[in-house]
Amino acid sequence: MRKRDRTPKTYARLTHPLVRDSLDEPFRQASWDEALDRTARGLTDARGAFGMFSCARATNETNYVAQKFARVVMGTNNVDSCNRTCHAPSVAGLSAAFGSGGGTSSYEEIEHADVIVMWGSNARFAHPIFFQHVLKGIHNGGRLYAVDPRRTSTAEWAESWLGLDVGTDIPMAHAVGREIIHAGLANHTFIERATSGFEEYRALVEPWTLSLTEKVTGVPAAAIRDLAHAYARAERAQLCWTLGITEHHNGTDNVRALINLSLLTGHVGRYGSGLQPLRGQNNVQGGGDMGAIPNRLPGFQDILDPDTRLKFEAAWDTVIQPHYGMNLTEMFEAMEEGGLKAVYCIGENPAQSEADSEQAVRRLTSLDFLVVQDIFLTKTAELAHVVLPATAGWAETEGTTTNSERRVQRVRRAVTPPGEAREDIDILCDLASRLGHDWKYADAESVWNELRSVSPDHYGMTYERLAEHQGIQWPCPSTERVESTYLHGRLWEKEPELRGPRAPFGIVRHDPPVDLTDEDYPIRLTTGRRLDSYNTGVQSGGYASPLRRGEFVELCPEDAEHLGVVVGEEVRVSSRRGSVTAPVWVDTALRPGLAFMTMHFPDEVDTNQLTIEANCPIAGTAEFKASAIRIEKLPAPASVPAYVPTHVR
Ligand SMILES: Nc1nc2c(c(=O)[nH]1)N[C@H]1C(S)=C(S)[C@@H](COP(=O)(O)OP(=O)(O)OC[C@H]3O[C@@H](n4cnc5c(=O)[nH]c(N)nc54)[C@H](O)[C@@H]3O)O[C@H]1N2
Ligand SMILES: Nc1nc2c(c(=O)[nH]1)N[C@H]1C(S)=C(S)[C@@H](COP(=O)(O)OP(=O)(O)OC[C@H]3O[C@@H](n4cnc5c(=O)[nH]c(N)nc54)[C@H](O)[C@@H]3O)O[C@H]1N2
Ligand SMILES: [Mo]
Repeated sequence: MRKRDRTPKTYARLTHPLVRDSLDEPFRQASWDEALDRTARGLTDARGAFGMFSCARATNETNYVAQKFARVVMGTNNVDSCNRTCHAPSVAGLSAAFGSGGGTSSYEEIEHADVIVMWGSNARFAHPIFFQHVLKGIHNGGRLYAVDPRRTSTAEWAESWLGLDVGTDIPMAHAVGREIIHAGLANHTFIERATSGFEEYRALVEPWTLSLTEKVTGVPAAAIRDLAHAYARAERAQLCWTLGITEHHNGTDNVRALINLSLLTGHVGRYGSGLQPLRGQNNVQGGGDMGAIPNRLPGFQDILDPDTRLKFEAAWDTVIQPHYGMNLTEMFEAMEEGGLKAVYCIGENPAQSEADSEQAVRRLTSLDFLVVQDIFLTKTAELAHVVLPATAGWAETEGTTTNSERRVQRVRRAVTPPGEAREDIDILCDLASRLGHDWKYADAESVWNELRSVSPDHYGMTYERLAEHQGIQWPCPSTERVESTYLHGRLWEKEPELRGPRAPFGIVRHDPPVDLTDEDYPIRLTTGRRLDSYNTGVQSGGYASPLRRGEFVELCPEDAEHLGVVVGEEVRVSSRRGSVTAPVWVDTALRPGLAFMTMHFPDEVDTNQLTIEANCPIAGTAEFKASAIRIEKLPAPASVPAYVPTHVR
């Protein structure tokens, strides 16, 4: 049997700036002055064709300064982050329904819910802290439902697992909605008072009978019916989702289909009932709130609104472009077409995290100038002209971050940064001053106070109060009070003027994955996470431990038998975009025709060579969750014992 080199790749912590004149040359260590001068020149040359990738792990203060750098110094709204590969459809879907993109509930509420639905979310692995609240909820009598093609660790805790086929969430949601309507369980008082478009929705879901949906999703009709009745009858119900819903070419439609269920039953805007898109990176919620997205200014304020622009123009003494910038996906496309010539990449590793990574690398290397500011020498940094060593947002920096229940919390410097590493904000301000903008921030708190002065939702959160309350959730417009823990209570007001705009049902239709399975590519590959590793592995990949499994292509026992492969055997995995080799893992969590791989070990197995860049037209998120693949046995092995890893699913 073939063996693979399993020496874990260790990323070097960056301690000094690195520069080079062209990509053919090796890096050389440089002084901060030289590196920043070189960066300032590179950015000046690319004015008008510049993009900023901002870091969803760094603090709010860093993200605020990064987007201000893009807008004020470079005069563009081209600023975005990994939210685009992740939860952008949740933000788009929630904004369309309720006018703001945040999750509606607090973690605590999950402990008091009668029904908890985890839809396309493996929180046991990916949100272990949140999952503690789920476990308390179960302990308190809450019933957990898991809707996931794999029988995940999360599903193992559930009363019912609905193992649907990848990409059939809209039929499933519509069937649940139809069943609720037919069983007379819809909340018509709420529907009439707070929503719009119900009749159209009723007609939309009518064809999705339980028996048709069983055929399309593979889930027994009785299980769908049970979920519908439990959700609608619950006094308090939480609907949680993550990437199983969003990372599809129609991710925003998927999100709308789930939101519809809350509108149908009134499970939103009340204590204990709500919608929770559990965000990915520790500060991806905050990055967006700080304006590090192409369509919003800090405080989630719309760039297209003239009064908002005027306010920021006065505060920043600048002119804000009156249109949306390019999102991450559009920036990558623009690299190819020459519309983007320089990128300032802060704490993102797109060379390995973008779908169809070969294409992503080709695009990044076509830039005139790439500067990467990170804490490690990543694969993306290896493609840069200048690399700037930053401090880690969570342990070496003062500031704040915002979690998925919209709670802003303080982070503090506990560790001295290595070598000449500098804080992200310092680096940005030093560069801004080289480009003619003198921002005098004494410290992170002065950045925060500037943000407070322009964002009403954050105004009431002084550093002092954040410490006093152990974090505060937005909206927090007053320094006197802390607001309700959940959003959209207005929808329940009796007076129309207090109730505000109605929440529209989303009229969305089933649209199967773009990458179709056929004779040549008969297996559906979905990709995701494991408990023991983090994203592209930069921050978690380098450890050598018996627990470290490395990459596998996971199959169900029937498929492994059919292919004649055993655990540990190296096989070729090919999609219409690329081909990799990986060892096999056999797992009963999978179903026939479904394979699973992670994104955690791209230096061993570059899973994203297989994935497809089929993007949601509304949110720009790629269909990481659905590729078509073929698995081939490699030529007969010499007799080497199979590598049998510790089993951690
Ligand atoms: N340990 C660990 N924790 C992490 C991370 C990490 O890398 N490691 N990353 C963080 C980040 S950035 C994020 S965004 C979150 C992501 O957190 P999750 O979204 O929970 O993680 P994933 O494993 O990517 O995907 C979730 C589930 O979607 C299912 N799925 C696939 N296709 C479909 C489908 O068509 N329909 C449905 N209903 N489900 C489907 C998969 O089987 C998988 O179990 O995790 C965060 N937390
Ligand atoms: N196949 C597949 N691909 C996927 C996904 C999937 O489910 N399947 N999921 C997608 C998702 S949800 C996401 S979020 C992306 C993640 O994609 P990325 O964000 O590109 O990947 P990470 O590995 O999280 O990279 C984070 C980088 O930030 C650096 N960093 C950490 N803290 C700081 C700091 O304070 N300052 C600075 N300057 N740098 C810092 C780290 O060293 C690391 O290099 O991947 C996407 N790609
Ligand atoms: Mo993410």
